Amino acid sequence: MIIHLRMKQKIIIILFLVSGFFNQVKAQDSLRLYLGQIPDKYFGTSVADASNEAFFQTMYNLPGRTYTKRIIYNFNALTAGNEMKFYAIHPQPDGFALDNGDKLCDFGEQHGLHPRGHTLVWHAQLPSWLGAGNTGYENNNEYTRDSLLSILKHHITTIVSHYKGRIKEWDVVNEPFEGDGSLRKSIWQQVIGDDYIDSAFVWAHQADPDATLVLNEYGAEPWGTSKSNGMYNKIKSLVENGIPVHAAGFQCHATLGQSNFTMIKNNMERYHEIGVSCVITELDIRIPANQMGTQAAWDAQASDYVNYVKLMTETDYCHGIVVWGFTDKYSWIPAHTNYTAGEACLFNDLLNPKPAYYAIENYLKTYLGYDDIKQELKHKPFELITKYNELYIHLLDPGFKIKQTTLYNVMGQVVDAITNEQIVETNYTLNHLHSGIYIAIITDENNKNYATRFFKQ
Ligand code: 9MR
Repeated sequence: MIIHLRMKQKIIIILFLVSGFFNQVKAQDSLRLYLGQIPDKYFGTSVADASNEAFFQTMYNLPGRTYTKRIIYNFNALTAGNEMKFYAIHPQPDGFALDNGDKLCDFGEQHGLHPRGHTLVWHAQLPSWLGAGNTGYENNNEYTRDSLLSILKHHITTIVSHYKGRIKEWDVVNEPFEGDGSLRKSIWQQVIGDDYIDSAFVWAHQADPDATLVLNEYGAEPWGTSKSNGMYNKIKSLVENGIPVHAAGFQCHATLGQSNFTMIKNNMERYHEIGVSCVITELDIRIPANQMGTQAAWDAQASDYVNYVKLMTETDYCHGIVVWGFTDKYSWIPAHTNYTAGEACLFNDLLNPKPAYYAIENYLKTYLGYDDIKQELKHKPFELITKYNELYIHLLDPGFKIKQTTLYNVMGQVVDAITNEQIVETNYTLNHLHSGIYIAIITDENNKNYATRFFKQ
């Protein structure tokens, strides 16, 4: 009797484990799997504030946590929500707090995510010692142009040098424009003058000549508005004066259905013409409260998200996208809008993917030709056979010529490149790979790619 009970328990446990295993496999949707195959473009997320658990889950690298897993499986770039801003990273005149930024880099390096630096010069979130007041406009310490320039130089040089080679892209100046396109009257602009921007870029470049330097702004995304013209004209004049500004950052804090993608693309195009790249730095798409919780709103949001991704994948103008938080759970939008809007992210507040997530995934599959691949496989020029620990290709069409087989992990990273002789009708051992899901991309003699997924036990 006791033995039977134990056996029953065992069976239940085994069933539980097996179902858990399948659930896990199903749950391993991964945008990174697809995005990792688009060269020189990144798809990132900001991680939530130091004041809440999420940032620490990431920084203390708890990969078992859902929050951390979502990051690792879906993104390949990372921005700190607040931790590298002036007040956080330079809390005393001579005191820097670089620990959180270091942790961001460690986490990124361990999981193959590229950390972005946000942000060196801004009118907001300044430390109280600077004396810029609550607005960031005041000069309570009566700085002169020279004394404030020297503070700014010390700030930029210390931080960019510290992260040299680890942080490859910086939002050097953040939100320097007013709505009418003139320069915002921050402490920097008022005390130093308009050329604080020039100096900031020059010092950042001197500290790390290989870093990509971004001028970042919100509400200046579509071509032709006063603000977008002001930003474009400023960047153009910086470029003409030899100032090292490499990209225009479009924050893209959008409202459902309000993005004019043609005009955003036109704006990106004019930057491209002057040799400046664009990057979407803080994407989220808020849903007005009266439409929240409806399928229609989620579907419309999905279509907006895909259109933003297309600005990156289908042009040469845009080299990356960062979403401003990936889960509604920690999004800044509800509090910021006094709860008149929300649900702005790709995952809901239970950290589950929303229609926008699946829409991006499906779009990327089509974009990368996965649909064609399915079609191709109907013709079956080959079969990829996986055994317990081995892989081989059996040719169904003997005339089919394979040039190379490349194995990717779910993060889209290449884990192996195999020659024809090693795998066609020859068992190729997979001992060197961890257990998990992989994609084999088989390239034929005409450089056509065929993808197939397999599981290594
Ligand atoms: O996400 C940040 C939020 O936690 C802060 O309270 C807020 C303070 O201004 O800054 C948020 O991030 C901003 C970013 O640094 C610059 N662009 C606008 C973002 C949303 O406010």
